[in-house]
Order: sequence, then structure tokens, then C-alpha cells
Amino acid sequence: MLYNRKAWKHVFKLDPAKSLTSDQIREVCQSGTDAIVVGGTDNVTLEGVINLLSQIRMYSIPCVLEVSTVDAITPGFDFYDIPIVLNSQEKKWVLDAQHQAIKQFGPMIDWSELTTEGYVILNPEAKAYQLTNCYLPDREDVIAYAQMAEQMFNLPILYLEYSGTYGDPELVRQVKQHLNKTQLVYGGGITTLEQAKEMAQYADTIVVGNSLYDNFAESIETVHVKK
Ligand code: 1GP
Repeated sequence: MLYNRKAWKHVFKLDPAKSLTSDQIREVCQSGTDAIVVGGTDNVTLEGVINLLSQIRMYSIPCVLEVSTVDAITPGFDFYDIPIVLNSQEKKWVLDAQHQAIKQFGPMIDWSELTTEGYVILNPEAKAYQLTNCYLPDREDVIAYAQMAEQMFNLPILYLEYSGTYGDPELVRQVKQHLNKTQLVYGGGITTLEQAKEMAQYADTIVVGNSLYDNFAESIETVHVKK
């Protein structure tokens, strides 16, 4: 199926290691959000991913697997997003993990389903920040990553990741000024519609994750950012 991902304003990210009831998953899928991303850092298993995919597939909504481990990849998603952690201090998370995965699975990959995301992880408390041994970039660093993503690497997505904490809208605004083709995705700490609106002024797409598990009703309201 063809989807215009650039038009996605709001997406929910579901963690295969956490649980929602089937009624809640129905509500998420029918909320009016543009897509569901399945992704997480800890305890992502093939069983968890398949279980979530089968529930999401009951509804007509685009579904993306954000790949964090090759052990939990399964067919059936519309897209497979491959993070490249630009501010990791280890080449493993920029190039080597992806290289190994392609070496192993290359012949099976439908390249039209694959999307590369340049990640800049900005919350030192985030699991992904620690796992990938990031450093905390300053404003100029982040802007330079945005320019590299668009001008050097032609990455379709730049993802400002504050997972677990609400980020700096002024930085998001400044980064957006340096991007024309590359889609700016913001994720992290959005718990209210007001926060969703603030970040959506600048980011092309906002991602809402954790708050679904903490305050479901308020989290669902964030979808009204699309109006
Ligand atoms: C996580 O960017 C997403 O990868 C969303 O962040 O879970 O903090 O909403 P939260």
C-alpha cells in the first residue's frame, strides 16, 4: 500500500514490551492518528512484536516496525524504520548493526518498505541514549546533524528523540529552519494536547508513546493536534 509518510502529523508508538487492553488498542487505532509505530528498547521480542502486530492489523491504519533488534523482525508491517544514531559515540549504532542486518537479511528485504531515520537522542536518562552510548550534543551540534542528514546523507527522516522527557521547543524550531526535504520527527514526553500542539508547530510529525501507558485518556487527546 502506498502511504504519504510526510503527511503524517501525529503517530502513536506502542512498545511491544508493555501492555494495553484490546479495547485500548482499538481506541488507539481508531483515534484518528496517522499511523502506529511499534518500537521499544528493552525486552523487545519476536513474540511481543507479532502479538501487537496481529492486534493492530484488525484496523485499517498504517503500521511501522521501528527495528531495534534483528531478532524481532517479522513480515507484515507497511514500513521498517531503521534508526541511525547520529550522536552515538560508537560506530556500531551508526553503521555496523545495520550493516550486519543487511548482510544477514539483504536478499529478503523489500527496499521500498525500508526507511532510514537519523536519530539524535537528547535525553541522557533515556534507555536508548544509554544503550547506544550517546553524548549530549549542544544546539550547534544538533543543527549540524540536521544539515548532515539532509544535505550529506539524504536521510528521509531526522528524529529528535527525547524519549521519556519533554524537549526544548525552541531547539525543534531552529532545527526545522535547516530542513526542507528531510522530515522532522519529534518524540518525547508529550502527555497533553497543549504539548502536542507546541511541538507540532515546528516538527512535521510528533510521536506519542509512554503517556499511553501512564494516562491513556489524556494521551489519546493528543491526536486532536491534527485539527
Ligand atoms: C519514543 O519518541 C518516542 O521513542 C515517544 O517518546 O515515549 O516519551 O512519548 P515518549
